[in-house]
Amino acid sequence: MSTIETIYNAVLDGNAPAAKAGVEAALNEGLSADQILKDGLIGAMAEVGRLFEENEYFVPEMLVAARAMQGGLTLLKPHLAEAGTTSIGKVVIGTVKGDLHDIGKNLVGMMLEGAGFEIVDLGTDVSPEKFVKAVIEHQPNVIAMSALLTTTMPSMKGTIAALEEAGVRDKVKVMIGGAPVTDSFAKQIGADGYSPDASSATRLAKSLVG
Ligand code: B1M
Repeated sequence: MSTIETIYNAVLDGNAPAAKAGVEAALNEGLSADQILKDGLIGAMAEVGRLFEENEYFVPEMLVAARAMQGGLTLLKPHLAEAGTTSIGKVVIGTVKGDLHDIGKNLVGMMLEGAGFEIVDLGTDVSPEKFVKAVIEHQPNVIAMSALLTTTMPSMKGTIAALEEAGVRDKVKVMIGGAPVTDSFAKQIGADGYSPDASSATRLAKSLVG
């Protein structure tokens, strides 16, 4: 079995120590962080989602798989992007209200940090009011919202409306992403940009700060 398969199976089994050991072994073998991430960790989570849809996995299995993935991701963090020396902008990031999925959001945050952005991570289940408060307090260049549920996507629109109501919409760029989010949804709700994955999120954030 290849090291990538070991990582993939460890995430599927929700075995965090094995996932971490697999990532360590893969890095020692000289495999790229990108390959470990895409083929090992993200590949396994896509399969977890499929098994959930097929009623073969349930929430507890998704949860332990997520923990195993997070464990592996932490070890990959320093390898995902070269750390910038000076801040190129500040990003307030969070998963929107009602949504507890944070792996994609964490990955986007790590890549942005690696690209030189200062990150203020508000966590998950972030209400529009909390985003507005953070914009006033931290004065970021960008707010980055993540949603993994079709039912929580409307909160992105709610946050933009709350920014307008507080009179700070023109002070900050808004970017959005997450599996059910699309470019046309971004346009529809008046966001400044959408990106489908963590590496394009970095490019988008850079273009938004000019
Ligand atoms: Co949930 N879950 N989940 N889940 N879960 C999904 C999302 C689902 C698609 C599974 C399925 O049915 N196939 C489904 C959503 C259906 C829908 O709405 N269309 C679902 C469901 C239904 C639920 C519950 C409702 C289940 C229940 O309770 N009955 C529940 C909701 C809880 C809540 O949030 N209120 C729930 C709970 C959970 C767990 C807590 C158990 C766990 C999350 C743990 C955690 O995050 N700490 C979990 C997991 C793990 C998943 C799956 C299996 C994996 C998600 C993941 O981490 N992927 C997921 C199935 C799937 O996605 N195939 C599923 C890996 C991650 C790297 O990818 O997050 O897509 P992703 O991020 C990508 C891009 O989307 C993008 O970049 C990332 C890297 O490339 N991206 C951005 C993300 N945010 C971005 C922001 C940006 C730019 C790009 O700019 C700001």
